[in-house]
Amino acid sequence: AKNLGILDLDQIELAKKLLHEGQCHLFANWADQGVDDEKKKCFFAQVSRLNGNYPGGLSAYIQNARHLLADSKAGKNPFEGFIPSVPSGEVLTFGDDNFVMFEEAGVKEARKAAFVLVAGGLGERLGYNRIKVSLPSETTTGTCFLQHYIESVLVLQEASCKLLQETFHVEIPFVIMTSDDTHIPTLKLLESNYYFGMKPDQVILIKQEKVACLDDNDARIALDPTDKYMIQTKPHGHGDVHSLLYSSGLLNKWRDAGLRWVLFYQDTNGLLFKAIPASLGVSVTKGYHVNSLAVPRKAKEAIGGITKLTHSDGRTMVINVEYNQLDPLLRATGHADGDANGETGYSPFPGNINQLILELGPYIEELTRTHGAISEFVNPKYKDSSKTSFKSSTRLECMMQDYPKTLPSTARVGFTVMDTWLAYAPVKNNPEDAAKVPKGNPYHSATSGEMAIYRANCLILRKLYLLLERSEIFFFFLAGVKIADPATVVFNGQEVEIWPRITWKPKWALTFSDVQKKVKEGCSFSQRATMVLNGPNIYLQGLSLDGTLIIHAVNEAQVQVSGSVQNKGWVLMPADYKDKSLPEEISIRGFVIEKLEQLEIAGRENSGSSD
Ligand code: UGB
Repeated sequence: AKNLGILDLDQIELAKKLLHEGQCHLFANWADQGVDDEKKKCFFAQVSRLNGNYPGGLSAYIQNARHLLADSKAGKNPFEGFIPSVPSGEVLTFGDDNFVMFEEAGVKEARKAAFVLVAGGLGERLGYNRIKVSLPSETTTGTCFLQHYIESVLVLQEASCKLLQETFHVEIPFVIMTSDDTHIPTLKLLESNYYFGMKPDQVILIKQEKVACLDDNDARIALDPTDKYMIQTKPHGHGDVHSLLYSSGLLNKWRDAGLRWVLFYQDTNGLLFKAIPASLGVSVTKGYHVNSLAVPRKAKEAIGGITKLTHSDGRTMVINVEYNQLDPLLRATGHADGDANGETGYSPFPGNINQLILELGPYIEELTRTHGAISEFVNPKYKDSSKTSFKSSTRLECMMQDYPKTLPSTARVGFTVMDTWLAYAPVKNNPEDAAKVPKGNPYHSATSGEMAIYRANCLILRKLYLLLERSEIFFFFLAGVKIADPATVVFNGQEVEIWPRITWKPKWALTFSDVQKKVKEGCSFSQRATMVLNGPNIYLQGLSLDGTLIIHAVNEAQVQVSGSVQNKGWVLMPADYKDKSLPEEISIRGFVIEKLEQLEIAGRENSGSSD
């Protein structure tokens, strides 16, 4: 009370609320009036922010926390009364007629979409010191994740208008959710790279705030151990994206501008855009309000499982069950083996890759009802089985994929399963942890993320080969593309396949049809091949590559490539992640590309073709 003189009326009200909610300890060690007054003002400024950023304010946060902590202590099953089963969804096979049809439908519809990247996570598991979106997705071109995402959206934007022969210009909104940990570096990365070719006002940054940490089961707010005038805070999770979009007013603006879809995705999946056109096509064709992208999942893999939950009272929902909850849920409902692989070698529950496509109209309706609040959870690390004290402070969290939990059962919630090689290769784990991943499960490291891009591109080209082989059986030896088999190598303790390092910019190809139009028969790539395709009008026919070939064909320049190219090429030399002399983005993948020799072709506009 003796400190009240330094507070304004709102702050006095807030102080009273905190005291009412059993938070007296926050003030227990405060200095006398007149001492540390500036620090005390800062404390209340922080309290005001925490109060304003949570639907219902700090009182609601503390009360919700008490309920969830009590449930956690009692070991209450969050799925009480629900029986899990394997849902049915759309399963796509890359390259078949159905896939191509969905891709075309998706590209057409892309001009009515907004893209939302959640990039507020620090990536503690990855242990990379910079923001994750600044990490190269592959080191052949050094393109970072953010650049790849932006370039892909720009190409979709152009392709969508072209396909509909519309001449007006559309700008697909590109939103990035940042946090205090990532906001400034994300902005700097954009600014120092001229927004990677996107108009600056097309990129919208929304920043999530952290929430207060809690010291015990009574939800007593934790103070920073080094500063008694500061509350300890931690991220609330990617679920914040819904309330932020709602409060930003963006959703209504998009609806008024005629948009129909919002696509959400994560920060480090270099394959993502290979799956987006077809999955958007599924949303359009099937009329899904919610479409989650999924891949076959290995049991115990650290990705959630898409599950149908049926309650004894008749309620049903198709929802992601997080990886740490799936096993106990299955065991509690009569599946003695819990989260186990089936006969196919995979879990019967498709793996959630946290890429969601929501239809804007129903999304706005739902958020108007909930104000974007997403069901929360708490995950305290208890000191012992009495569950009375924590090893370290905890906080409430929420996940963006829990959005369907509050939807009525009439909502059309579906999912689309694609091959992992095509759709999912995130970079989440540091080399040490990746090396400990059980054999057969994915590493999800910088090493595996890069190798997955080469593999996907090679498998896409091989698919051309298979198609031609089938349809032009008499030209078997001339047809399609021959890609050498991969070599198996160990980098940073992880056994990976190295395929020929074939990369292309989104403007060369985003869909399978794009690739089909630009690669003709008779091409072959040796295991030592590296190829970079940078430009929309590069055509390959009868190319035989054993070495490195870099082709730039900017704007309208056309390049036709054929014949044999052989040189010393670029070689992958092993590197150790503990080697501090190497840049971190290199050492975490366990190899350096040594550029010995290459052929570079730079096409000029109106220069015709070059062989
Ligand atoms: N993120 C934020 O923007 N804000 C936050 O507060 C936290 C994260 P993680 P996670 O695909 O493998 C998810 O940490 O949460 C961003 C799914 O829940 O990489 O452990 C962050 O920047 C899980 O079901 O993943 O697990 C990143 O872009 C499964 O799909 C994204 O949120 C798993 O991802 C994900 O954060 C997976």
